[in-house]
Amino acid sequence: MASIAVCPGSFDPVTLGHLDIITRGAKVFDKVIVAVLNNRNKQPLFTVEERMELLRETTKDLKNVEVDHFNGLLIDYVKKQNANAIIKGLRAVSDFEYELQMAAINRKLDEEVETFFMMTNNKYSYLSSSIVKEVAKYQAPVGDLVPEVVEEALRKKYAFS
Ligand code: COD
Repeated sequence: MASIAVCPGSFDPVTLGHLDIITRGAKVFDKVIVAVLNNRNKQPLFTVEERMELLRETTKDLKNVEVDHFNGLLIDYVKKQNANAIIKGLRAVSDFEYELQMAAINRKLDEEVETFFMMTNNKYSYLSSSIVKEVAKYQAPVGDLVPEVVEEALRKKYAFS
């Protein structure tokens, strides 16, 4: 049986920290589906389509990675994709508490799906989409934090050059 993992997130926008997790995950699983949550309660900077496009562009060299989106419960999406694993990244102890709760509820909803945690690359342990947006909003450089296409997209959103 092929091992299929879903790597879920908001990816608003994708950062080098996300890409590190996706790239490492793609070496372990036969297929990785990067799934963008379409959360109508949140006010994202990028639309779901924009976030997916940036993910597609930045993962195009990873042949076993697909990009998709989902609504509702993650576990329902995982089952629909016939996936057997969820990949999550951990940066700090603060991530751990929340992720432990998520893994527990997902296991309760479906015991067959396993959650795999990957430790952040030290280089990116401080990195999040929120930090990137905060820095970009004030027009400071984000070239070390995100891929070039994302930097360009942020520049357009915040209208600076
Ligand atoms: N290094 C390593 N990992 C990182 C880094 C970094 N620098 N930055 C982010 N990550 C990891 C995160 O830990 C996460 O695993 C993933 O990358 C995505 O991060 P974000 O911030 O884009 O996405 P989140 O955390 O907002 O995504 C949350 C989910 C969409 C996964 C979650 O809300 C969800 O599953 N929602 C669906 C509803 C559901 O099923 N809820 C659970 C049952 S109630």
